Amino acid sequence: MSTSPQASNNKLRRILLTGAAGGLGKVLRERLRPFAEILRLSDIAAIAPSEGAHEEVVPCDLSDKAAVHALIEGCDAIVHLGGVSVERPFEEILEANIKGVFNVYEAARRHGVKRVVFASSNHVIGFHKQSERLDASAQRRPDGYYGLSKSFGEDVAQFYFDRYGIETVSIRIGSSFPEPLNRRMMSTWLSYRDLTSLIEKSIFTPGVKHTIVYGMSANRDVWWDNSAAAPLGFVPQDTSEVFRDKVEAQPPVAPTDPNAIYQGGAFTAQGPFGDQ
Ligand code: NAI
Ligand code: 15L
Repeated sequence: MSTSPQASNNKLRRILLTGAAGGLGKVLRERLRPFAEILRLSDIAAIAPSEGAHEEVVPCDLSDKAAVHALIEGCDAIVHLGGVSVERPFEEILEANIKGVFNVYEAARRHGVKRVVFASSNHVIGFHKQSERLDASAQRRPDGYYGLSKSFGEDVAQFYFDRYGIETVSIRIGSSFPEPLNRRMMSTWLSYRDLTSLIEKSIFTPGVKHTIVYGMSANRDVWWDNSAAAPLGFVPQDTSEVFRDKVEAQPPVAPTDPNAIYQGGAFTAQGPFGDQ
């Protein structure tokens, strides 16, 4: 049986990182190292081999219930990044994201894991207009099957807290890349440094119950009131402003383009993908 996260020294015995072969997984593999004696790295895709005793590589398909239960045994906290990260046909989303997140929480319950950090997404609220300012309690308006799956994940997190006391911080990540790639991302950008800080605080802050926060840096023109992140002690250090000249050198976006209208940008116009 695993124990609750311990606040002392912000270090746990074993943290599981799903999605470890992905864009953010590779970044966090390095940056979460100080926070666990052992980082268990998992993905369905190939992961670079373990670099020492501080890492374990455990391949796993998140839709495989038995494999997920074996994966989670012995972990003290889970940073759940794994799954389909873009808009795709529903069947793909169903397997990786919907069955996947359920399997993760059910295994957490079975194996006594008491803390999860869930990589949710701004696409849970993607059909809100960019002219709106939302806090974490705003009505969800998912912008596709992917956004629906993240909305489901947030509900699973709430249910597993209410029923079993498993605490989660669901981070509605905006756009976490080395730099903002377009005008929309000037509002949604989350630097890797701020992402790491938010995940650290999400693992170690006691008593989070199920908290939903936005994952964004200290950008100038934001759409989200992130006051729900204050109790975590999250204070973003970076801002998209340093990239403004570069981004604004790009051709202008037509006012009718979803990237200029909706918070979810182009995701609001992707799919359907033929017969489902
Ligand atoms: P990514 O697509 O690079 O990484 C996701 C990883 O999940 C991949 O390595 C993939 O192989 C793995 N995966 C997919 N299906 C799987 C399955 N059935 N079993 C096990 N692993 C599976 O995405 P990225 O950018 O690293 O994002 C990480 C997480 O953060 C994702 O959950 C994504 O939805 C979320 N997120 C990311 C944002 C960003 O700006 N990078 C924004 C909002 C949310
Ligand atoms: C996401 O949820 C995606 O995973 C990521 O690839 C970006 O597209 C991001 O949202 C975004 O909205 O910019």
